[in-house]
Amino acid sequence: MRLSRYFLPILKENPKEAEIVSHRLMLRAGMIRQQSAGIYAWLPLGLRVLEKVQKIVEEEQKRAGAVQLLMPTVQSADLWRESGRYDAYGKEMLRITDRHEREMLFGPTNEEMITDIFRGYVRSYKDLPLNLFHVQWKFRDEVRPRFGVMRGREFLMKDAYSFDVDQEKARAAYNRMFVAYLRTFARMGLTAIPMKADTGPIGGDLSHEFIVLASTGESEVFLDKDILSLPIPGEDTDFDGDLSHVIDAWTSHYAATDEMHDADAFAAVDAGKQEQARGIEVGHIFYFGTKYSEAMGAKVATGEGSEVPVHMGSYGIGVSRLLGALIEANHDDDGIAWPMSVTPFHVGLINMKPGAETDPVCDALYKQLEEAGVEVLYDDRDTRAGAKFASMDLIGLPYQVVVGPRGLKSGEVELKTRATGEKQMLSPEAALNLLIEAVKAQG
Ligand code: P5A
Repeated sequence: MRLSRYFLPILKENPKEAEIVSHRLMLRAGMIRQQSAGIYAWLPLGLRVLEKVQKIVEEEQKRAGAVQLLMPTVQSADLWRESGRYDAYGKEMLRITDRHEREMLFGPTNEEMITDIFRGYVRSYKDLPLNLFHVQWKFRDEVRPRFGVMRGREFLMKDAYSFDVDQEKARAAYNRMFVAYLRTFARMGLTAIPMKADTGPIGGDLSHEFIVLASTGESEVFLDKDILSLPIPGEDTDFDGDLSHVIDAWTSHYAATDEMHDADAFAAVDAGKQEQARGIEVGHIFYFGTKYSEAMGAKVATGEGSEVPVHMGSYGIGVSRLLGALIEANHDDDGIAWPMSVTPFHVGLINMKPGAETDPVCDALYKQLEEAGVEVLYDDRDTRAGAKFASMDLIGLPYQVVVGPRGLKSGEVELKTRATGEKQMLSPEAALNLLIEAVKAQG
């Protein structure tokens, strides 16, 4: 993409409303624009990251056996009356009336709708296990939307729903999502720790939140530091097999949010390994058994000929919130430093002197990189070098290639690694190969 033809509205000033670094950097880097409190337009650069995060989430859901569909954002109030949550949900629900005076709502979550879909088609235990997921916008009329995409009113969520014939099988479904979540966040370069959690308005008695440690996080958490060095399950994980050993390994170390904190159990952790910290909830999984299936009549025939309400769980990931968490974990004083897996472009190519001898080298590099599948943001604008460097550092692409007349005299371009600041002078061919390898290594 040529920057001269792109839409990258960078802000020079620090926006006053932004209290935390990720919010400030998303606004400054031209990723989002607030349209109402807690409601954002996704500008081109922000959308690219959102889509990459979404893709990783989808791939890992599918790897774990979940099947993707897409449900609407607007739902009927009647469905929610069936579960009893229409009144219980309170002011967080955005209620809408259509032209026929029918009561509708903008979905804050989809347990009712998915249960309705399930009961419309599935009759037998033979069709189970089943896990259906989608990635869709949600609306929650939060009292205090804040920190940009971290606590929005409109936000993008991945929500999956599992259906099983009994509690034991439902537990296995829960374990599959648990492992999928460990993999999902690790692929983004994030350490997300599963912690015992409260179930709130979703209900049920088994629940974990996945928390990324960050000083700006809204949750207070307590953990045994040993949990930070546990291995992440590999790509070859057998999701048809028994995964309980993985869950046992993670849950045998103390880790809980303040709502579930047990001071005595925490005190039993080695003093040197106790950590009290803050964190961002990027995912939350629930097993709630027959809470919705019983209320809504979602039943299946068992092998023995009887009919039972299906056992369910639901599994959420804050897709848009993850961008905030990713920036909290990957930035410095100059701006963002994206990990390769989610970066909006792999490389920023800076032409120091458009209209001069740097043009053919830049044009050739741009073309060759793009052809090799390397995503390039090519700064071909005729502006001050200092401003170009500052913008590139701000938007945080992992690599920068600087092509200037001085370097070209000795046939070299500069390659800078954003995260470390390391710079090297290389031939354009060497830079090209290095970048192609770096993208390949990412997969
Ligand atoms: C699980 C999936 C649920 O809604 N029903 C379907 C269950 N869980 S949850 O914990 O309430 O939300 C899931 C994840 O969504 C993110 N999230 C938010 N992100 C941005 N702004 C918000 N206001 C917001 N509320 C929830 C979180 O990452 C949460 O873990």
